[in-house]
Amino acid sequence: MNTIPALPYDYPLPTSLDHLALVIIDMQRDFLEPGGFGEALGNDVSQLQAIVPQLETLLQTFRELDLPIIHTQECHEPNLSDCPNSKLKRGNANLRIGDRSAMGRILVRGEPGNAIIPALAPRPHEIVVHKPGKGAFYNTPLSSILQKYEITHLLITGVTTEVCVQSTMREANDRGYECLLVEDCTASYFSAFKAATIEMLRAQGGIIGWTSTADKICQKLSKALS
Ligand code: TIU
Repeated sequence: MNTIPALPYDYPLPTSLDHLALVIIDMQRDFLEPGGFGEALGNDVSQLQAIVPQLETLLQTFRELDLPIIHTQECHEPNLSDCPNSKLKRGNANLRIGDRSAMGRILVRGEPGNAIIPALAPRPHEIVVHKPGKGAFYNTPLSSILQKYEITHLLITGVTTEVCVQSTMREANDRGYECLLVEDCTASYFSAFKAATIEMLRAQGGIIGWTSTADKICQKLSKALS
């Protein structure tokens, strides 16, 4: 069987790589650049930039092999009708969801700060899922998209590791998807939370899934199709 070196053991690839998707969670200016939602919550946003080069390489490999790519964006409608009051109020921040920042209204669909960073901008045929929650399945078409394209295996990347990335991986695992978290393509504002998330997801024999790194994945995928 074709596998990717991973922990807690090698990750079995699907028989056809068309069933494997790269999922890039919320690589948005709102989380990675000053003035957005991440900074409004009191975080140092600069550390999230560190994963961009590896993620670009992984994205490029998927593009070269013409494999499925799914980007997500955490965002809300301009009238905030899809934002629960609890989320709106949480954080005690000076700037809240919907407020005007230097990058437009915070976490609102279509605003400059809500865009995916230019280095990872989706191409026209790539799937973009707008999500109002932390997990990418809640109140989104993601389940039907995965079923439509017969995707069974997900390589999960993006920010932040312990919030939207972990929520999405848990949601996907419960729905039967074989999930692998790409360790050097995910970042947190808190390094201890990233480390803990990696440990807990792959504990107990891969209770939620696997973890590996971009170089191991790219090497294997390039070979698998050569
Ligand atoms: N605050 C935080 O760490 N993350 C979020 O609010 N959203 C995502 O993780 N995308």
